[in-house]
Amino acid sequence: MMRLELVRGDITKQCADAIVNAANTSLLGGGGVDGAIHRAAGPKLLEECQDLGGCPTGEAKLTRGYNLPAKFVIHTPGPIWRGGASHEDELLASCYTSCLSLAVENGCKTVAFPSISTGVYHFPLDRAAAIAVGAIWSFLETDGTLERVRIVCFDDTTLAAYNKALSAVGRG
Ligand code: AR6
Repeated sequence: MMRLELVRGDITKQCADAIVNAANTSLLGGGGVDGAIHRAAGPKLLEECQDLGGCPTGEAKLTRGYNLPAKFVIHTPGPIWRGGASHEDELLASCYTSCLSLAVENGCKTVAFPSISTGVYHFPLDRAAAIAVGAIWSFLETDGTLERVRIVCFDDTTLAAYNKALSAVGRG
């Protein structure tokens, strides 16, 4: 059975042990999916984030989910696209791997990701989708505990890019 699935939807509505937030290094909120997660979780999420001291790009930190259906939020700042020669690819892969490691450490069986860095951070969509799918796929090959990893695409263009990336990796 395929443990990686793609859906079109809103990540704040996902029933999963953890949802991932495409944050910034301050972890103090923002627009896009970050703003939506903070609105849906309620103000206690920001209070917990204020005690975390930020997070470096490519790493991840975990909080509770408060009013969200998800038990945890895993916050990861993706790389800002600067043309591709500033370790953007490695940093983006590291976001996915760091989040999955933290999820496993915290006993999660199901994790939902947004498309990290492809909004205001302007990472090229097809390239980001290939990196995301590749990093998750590699992680799942070595992990036996995660039951389901879902990538939640907010629009059809994003879903199409991830579908293409998934069929490429699925073909090997
Ligand atoms: N559910 C799922 N995906 C969403 C949702 C949602 N509710 N809302 C937006 N998206 P972005 P980034 C998609 O800009 O590029 C914030 O201000 C969106 O369509 O949210 O990593 C942070 O604080 C896009 O496909 O994140 C940072 O400063 C994807 O989520 C900065 O933006 C990511 O877009 C991070 O930028």
